[in-house]
Amino acid sequence: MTLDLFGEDDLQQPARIERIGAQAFVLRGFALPWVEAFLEAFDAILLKSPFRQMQTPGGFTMSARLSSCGALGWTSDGYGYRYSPLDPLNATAWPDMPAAFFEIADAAASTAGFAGFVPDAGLINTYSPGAKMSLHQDKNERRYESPIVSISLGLPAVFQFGGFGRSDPTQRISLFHGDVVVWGGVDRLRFHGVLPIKPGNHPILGEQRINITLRKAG
Ligand code: MD3
Ligand code: FE
Repeated sequence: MTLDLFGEDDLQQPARIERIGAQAFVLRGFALPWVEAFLEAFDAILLKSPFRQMQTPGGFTMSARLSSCGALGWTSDGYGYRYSPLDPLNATAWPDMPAAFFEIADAAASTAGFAGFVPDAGLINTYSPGAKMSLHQDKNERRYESPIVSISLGLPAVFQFGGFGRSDPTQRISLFHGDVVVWGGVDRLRFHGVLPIKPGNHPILGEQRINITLRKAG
């Protein structure tokens, strides 16, 4: 017999789906087919709405830098956290949500059991080595029915997945380039955060981690 080393089946990786909660999943490598499309989309988005550091209502500066696309973008200042239809840097609409974001949102949400997810807010965070995100809940969205889809690119991160109270125990989960996390339903309001990013140089993204979160905020 001859071994068909490069037959189509041999090019496929098995799906690597990890369940981290009743309705929360890590889809390992799920975003890899979209990475080139994302990089092109970032160029257009960041030209109109560049990364910026947000001030918290408590007077702190967030270490990750943020931009947004879609009908609503997330902003923060001395008055509070909110979604806004306008970018406060230029008082115009946020850049359009790229087609690749809608595609992966639908594909990843369906895989995790949430059919028909159409996001209206795409948040893009960039973390330099040392940057982190403290434990928090995502609760500025109008309703909590829709899931959130999160895409990790570039340097790895240790993600903290907690409970429903700030001091509940947390699981630590490493997230790598191309991983997608989807969470909704009973897990929608879990506390979560990102530990300080370790120094490193990713072959495509360089000295940074980028996280895209796709949400239905309005
Ligand atoms: C929440 N970003 O932008 S997303 C944020 O990786 C944010 O940059 C983080 O938190 C980041 O608001 C984390 C990944 C994530 C994964 C699972 C969760 C968030 C979750 C489960 C429950 C709640
Ligand atoms: Fe969050």
